[in-house]
Amino acid sequence: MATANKNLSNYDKNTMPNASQMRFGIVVSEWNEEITEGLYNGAYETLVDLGVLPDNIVRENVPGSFELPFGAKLILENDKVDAVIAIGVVIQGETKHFDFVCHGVTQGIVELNHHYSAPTIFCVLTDMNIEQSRARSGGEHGNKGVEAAVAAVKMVDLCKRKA
Ligand code: DLZ
Repeated sequence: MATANKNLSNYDKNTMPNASQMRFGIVVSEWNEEITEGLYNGAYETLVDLGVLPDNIVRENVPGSFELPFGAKLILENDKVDAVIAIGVVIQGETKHFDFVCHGVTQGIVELNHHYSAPTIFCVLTDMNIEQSRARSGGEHGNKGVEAAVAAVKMVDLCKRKA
């Protein structure tokens, strides 16, 4: 069980792969920092809870979600990680910016996953308002950062079993 929001984002630690030899990158968007820091804390604490050494977690910030794929690419190419978690939040505004940023980050992460043998995990909230984002970054709907960390460990385990 994660130390962050443990009552809401459930995973069965006993059925999880041993992550003590795994190495992760986390790329964090600075846009809507209140939300992305909550997601980061959930992801980081979950990785550590699953046995990842703090020294084996590399964090880099990027200005906004649109830059997440490029930030992830830099980590994949320079930091010898087994997976990257991309953390951001895009909140619906009055213009079409929301659609373009959502499309750009989603398609960018799809392309990374086609190109690199280490997976990039999608931890980008796409919400109508800040309340929905708060609810999913440590609030009443749990913490999607926890879920992203669980997905990352499972995907690295799959990669290692198929290597
Ligand atoms: C410009 C912009 C807007 C309007 N909204 C968001 C958002 O809700 N979430 C987010 O992560 N980033 C937003 N950005 C910034 C873009 O992601 C990007 O950083 C800039 O367009 C510069 O490329």
